[in-house]
Amino acid sequence: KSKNCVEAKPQALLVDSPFTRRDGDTLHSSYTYRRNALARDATTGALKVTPQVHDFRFRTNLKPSRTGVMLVGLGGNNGSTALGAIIANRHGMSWRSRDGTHTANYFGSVTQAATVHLGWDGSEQVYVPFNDILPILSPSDLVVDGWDINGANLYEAMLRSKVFEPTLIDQLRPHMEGIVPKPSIYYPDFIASNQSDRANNLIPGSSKSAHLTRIRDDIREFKQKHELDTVIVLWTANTERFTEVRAGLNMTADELLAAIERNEEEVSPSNVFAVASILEGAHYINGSPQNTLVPGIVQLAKKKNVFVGGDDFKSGQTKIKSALVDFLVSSGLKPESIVSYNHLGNNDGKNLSEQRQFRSKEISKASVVDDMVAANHILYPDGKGPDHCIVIKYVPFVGDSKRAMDEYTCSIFMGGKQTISMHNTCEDSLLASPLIYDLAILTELSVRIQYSSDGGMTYQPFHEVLSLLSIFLKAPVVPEGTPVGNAFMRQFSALTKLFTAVAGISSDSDLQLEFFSK
Ligand code: NAI
Ligand code: DG6
Repeated sequence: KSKNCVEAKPQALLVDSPFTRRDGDTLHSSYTYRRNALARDATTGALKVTPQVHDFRFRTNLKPSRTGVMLVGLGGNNGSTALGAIIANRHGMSWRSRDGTHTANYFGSVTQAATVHLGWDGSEQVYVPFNDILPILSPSDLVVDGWDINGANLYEAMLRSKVFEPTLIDQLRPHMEGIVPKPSIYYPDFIASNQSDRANNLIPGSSKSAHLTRIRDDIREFKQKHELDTVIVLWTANTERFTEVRAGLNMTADELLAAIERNEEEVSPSNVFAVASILEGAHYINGSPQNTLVPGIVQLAKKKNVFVGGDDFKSGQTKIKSALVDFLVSSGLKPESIVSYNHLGNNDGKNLSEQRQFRSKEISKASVVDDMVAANHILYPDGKGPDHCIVIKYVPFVGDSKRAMDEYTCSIFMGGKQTISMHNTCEDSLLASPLIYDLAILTELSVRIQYSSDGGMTYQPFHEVLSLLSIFLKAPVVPEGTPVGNAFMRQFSALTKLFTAVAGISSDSDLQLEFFSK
């Protein structure tokens, strides 16, 4: 076994198909993609639907690569929780709380804990674990490191975050105490002023190009030290305010590189991290709402053939919204107002208590129903969606245990109204950390897949803007001109259909035609 390959688990699915061929570590599959070509008749307005068939081929390296994840914000609640849970899982830790004994798991991770329906075997419905479809990494395989503007070690960070039970923290202590985040960059204008007392672990100097060099060195050293094939840099640091997007600053890769060189004020820390990452061939994912992925960064990613993904983990209130509104609209009910209030007491809540950082979050949370409104012109004939109000309050006492209260009011049959109220309490970081793993694991898988739309003559990787990550993100960044999808189950279906197609397995159409004659 090459030392840069992760030990693959025994193959769980044996695909017996004329559409797949295995050649060493490479799986070749072909897929018939059926879609409708659509056009409106200019005079009558009638919709002309022409079903079409396209031949796609996939070529997949079946050996997961040795992969490292560098978290920007490692010492935060998400960072310390994500790493602590990996260590707890690797060691099979169990711990007691007043509710009983708990064992480490990866619940909340689609790649580790979701199943995919493959069909009916004659006596029962068959669901297989998502991670049986194609060989993928486990979070436990990921090598994790990162940066933080605060120099607390990871044991202190876990204590500060108040996410894990003390009985688990005690077990993790020897594994976490020796880990100190790498010094980072702090430009006070981008995160809330109330964060200034955290900034005690900084790369010296104020030159943005020197910062870029240092972050690049960190990524290179990390890659070499751990003999990694794939590195993913993921922003889980504080929410920044939006940066300006304008010609001369960041519309092209060259503009952005020049702006860093001349120490332009408007270049944010997350811009510097994204550029450093891309220049080092590391994929970059934005787990926060700010507009890091400006056109210049996307262009740079294109030039360097690395993936970028974002924005903002879709972990709780917004995730439910992206399932519930789809359900309501698909039922023919018309959401007229959505009021989403939440309060939380962690450092994220503190940072969001300032207006410009709140605004970044408000924008990403607000966009999540757009595709569902656009999907139904019977309910929304003029395209105007429901009143949508988002409130976030900082209440230190509740810590990471976020409380989200939502009220959905719909117009229903014959002038009636239906009001649904919801109260959701959960540790925010326990919802977000599994998404960090999934984002990294599916980015790594995407590195190993190429597709052909010309019958196998030429193959290419997925687009640099990795839109298949959308299910994990509140405001998915997609390639220019591509529709954005937010509805949760459609996103799940898109993801699982893609990977079953790559594996050479027929996608579940949910038709169940085989039962028609019974
Ligand atoms: P946190 O405030 O506990 O952690 C952020 C960490 O980033 C802090 O330790 C801070 O010192 C560090 N930091 C700030 N600027 C930095 C920089 N320039 N370089 C390196 N480190 C820096 O926040 P938490 O709860 O971990 O959330 C992290 C981010 O994820 C926030 O932006 C939040 O909005 C976003 N997010 C969180 C979700 C959740 O469910 N927990 C869901 C969606 C997004
Ligand atoms: C307050 O809403 C804090 C935020 O960082 C959220 O906790 C986070 O964005 C998760 O959002 P949601 O809407 O998916 O629960």
